[in-house]
Amino acid sequence: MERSFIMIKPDGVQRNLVGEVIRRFETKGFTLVGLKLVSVSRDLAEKHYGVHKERPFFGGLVDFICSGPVVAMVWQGDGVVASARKLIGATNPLNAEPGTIRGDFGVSVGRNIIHGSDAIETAQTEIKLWFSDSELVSWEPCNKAWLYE
Ligand code: ABT
Ligand code: MG
Repeated sequence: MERSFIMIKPDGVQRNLVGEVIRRFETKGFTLVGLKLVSVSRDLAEKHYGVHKERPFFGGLVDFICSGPVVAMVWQGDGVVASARKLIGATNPLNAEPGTIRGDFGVSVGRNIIHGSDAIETAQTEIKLWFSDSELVSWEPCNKAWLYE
């Protein structure tokens, strides 16, 4: 089944939004298959945001991701990659719709609380970057018959 890499950034952890974010993914109906608190190395942050290497905000972005613990997660479910991006909202929290995580909890693009993979292929790459196979758990939620026809 489809999986997405979701990360609560240092600002989300510091602002005590870990439970709130997890609750939104759980109640939506997605399944948690990987979870850990990580103190991110520069090397990992630079790899994760490698597509932005040439952008002016790259250095500040890497500093920010390394500035405190993050919660790295893998969530599973039909269409989870695109749906997670909708739950998360627009990159700039000021443009994010109310009801989305960024729309409800943020005001600035450099402090936008949470990351979600932007495509299925990106998700696969990011999951490999952040998790070893043994850290991911395949399990069958008991409410599956009530979430899927
Ligand atoms: P991520 O989920 O963090 O990847 O954000 P998203 O995919 O919504 O947006 P992108 B474009 O990938 O932004 C990555 C991080 O870079 C920050 N950023 C982005 C800026 O600070 N200035 C900019 O002009 C742009 C385009 C926002 C994202 N993360 N943070 N923190
Ligand atoms: Mg992105």
